[in-house]
Amino acid sequence: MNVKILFIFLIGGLILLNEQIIVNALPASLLERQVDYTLGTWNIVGDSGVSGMHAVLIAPRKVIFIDRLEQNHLKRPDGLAAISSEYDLDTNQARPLTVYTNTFCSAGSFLANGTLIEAGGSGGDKINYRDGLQTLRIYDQNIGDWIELEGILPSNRWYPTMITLPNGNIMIIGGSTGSTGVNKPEINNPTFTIYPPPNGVMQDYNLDFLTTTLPYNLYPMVHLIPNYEGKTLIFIFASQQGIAYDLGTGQIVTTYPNLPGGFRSYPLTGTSIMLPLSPTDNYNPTIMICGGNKAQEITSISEANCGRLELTTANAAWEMDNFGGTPRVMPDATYLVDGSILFVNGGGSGFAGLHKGKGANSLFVANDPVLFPYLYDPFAKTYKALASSTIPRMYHSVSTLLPDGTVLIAGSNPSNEVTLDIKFPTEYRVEIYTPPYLYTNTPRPNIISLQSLPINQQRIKVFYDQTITLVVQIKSTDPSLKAAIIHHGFVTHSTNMNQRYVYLEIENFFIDTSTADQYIVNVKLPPNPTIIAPGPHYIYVFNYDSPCVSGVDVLLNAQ
Ligand SMILES: *[C@@H]1O[C@H](CO)[C@@H](O)[C@H](O)[C@H]1NC(C)=O
Ligand SMILES: [Cu+2]
Repeated sequence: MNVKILFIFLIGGLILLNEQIIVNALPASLLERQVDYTLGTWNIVGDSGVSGMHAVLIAPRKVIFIDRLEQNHLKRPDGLAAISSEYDLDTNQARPLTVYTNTFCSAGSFLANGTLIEAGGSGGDKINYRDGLQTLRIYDQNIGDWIELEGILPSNRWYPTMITLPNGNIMIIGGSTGSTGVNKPEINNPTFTIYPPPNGVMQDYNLDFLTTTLPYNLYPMVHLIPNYEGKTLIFIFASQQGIAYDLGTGQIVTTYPNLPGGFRSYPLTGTSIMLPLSPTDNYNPTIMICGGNKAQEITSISEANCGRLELTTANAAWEMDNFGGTPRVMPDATYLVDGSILFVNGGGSGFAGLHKGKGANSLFVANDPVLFPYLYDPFAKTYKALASSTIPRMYHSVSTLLPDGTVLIAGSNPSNEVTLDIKFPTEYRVEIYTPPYLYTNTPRPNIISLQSLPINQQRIKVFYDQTITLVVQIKSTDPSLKAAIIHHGFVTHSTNMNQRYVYLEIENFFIDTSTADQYIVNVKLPPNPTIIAPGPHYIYVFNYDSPCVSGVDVLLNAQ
């Protein structure tokens, strides 16, 4: 980039800063380097205290990290190493949380009342920390800490997936009964359980699909399928196979064609994402599954392909692409506010797992970190390579959208104990990736209120099929507004549980004659809980592709 263009970017940046629009002041180091803002920027902002194996947005400016039992440097008041922390996005400080059971490779999901539930894990150390395999953890928002219910799960679950059902209960699916490099029949857990239990007693139910998909079926990919019949239809995918499962009848209603290419589940880890759903085509669901590997071999090049499949179209076939042209195992897929998708993290070869041996002789089972994300446009089906990070994010990395439109990236820990002086160390650095859409000159909307309530003071209750009124400030006489509701999900191991994006119909919007640069925007919420499950979500407005200053923290529920 020549100096003149750089100058224009600087001026653009200053104008944005004047309007208090950009989230972070541009650091001097970025201004000195000739940064191409059309590719976005990376900033290392803080230390997660515990390694970011699992991450979940718990409030507009707070993320909870969950690691596993290891000697993290963040200590709790009792002097023990923390294995979970609450990260404040304003101060960039991590606060230790209290977890006494091992959360190694567990899962999470929100109840309809907005409470975060976490479950499963691995064995304790028989001294200070206890077994987490049958533990269910509740994050108590009032005390700001975890409550652990040990022995609640009827069976051991390591590497399960959790989703919130349309009725607000949580389904905990699959996993194995102990940690392993790859699943096997002796430790497979081909069942699911429901919390809170419908008949008062926690119980496991068979799911034979998790037997037929051995050995690559840990952290199964699970997504709700929208429908208008009030059915609880669930897309479940593992290895190369996918089904639609009717939870009401316990029957498989559709067996989809196998996804061409390699395997997609741990340790040949790929990722899955439901493409943004829209009222304009009655929420026609398309799943996209990307990356993975063909063989559990260190030298095996990762898969450079994705498949897209329309789940409710009769005889639908997988539509394949080249994943932007870059092989990637352990990718993360994260929605941006404008409905585009960021594919980030992972490696160009190998598979998920801990390294073998110690120190300089460590043999890493995944290599060739892919340092740049792709921006995927689900409509145009195009990939754009973005700016690179400097930090490899290999096994046990995470990515999550933040309400200000940026993306938090953390984790990477392919060691079985905290190890810093090694090729891929236990990583504590938290990065914020600021996508190109925050560096345009397109005016950024600022949502002031929802149903006359100021936003993000407390979670605002909204209902299915409701029309809500937003007051939006924007310095534009001709805005092109769109709206969406996003569930940011609980992310671990390239699996973002419940992540969901639904466009909202804008019924109308008009100038607020009482205040300059202000609009009244009436937005219709989705008609039923199969389209997006009840729970805590964020409502966004964007102008062209320029996201609002912050999404609105809402609790969507039945009336
Ligand atoms: C939500 O429900 C769970 C389980 O019934 C309960 O433990 C939790 O306290 C509830 N949360 C709120 C905010 O009511
Ligand atoms: Cu793991």
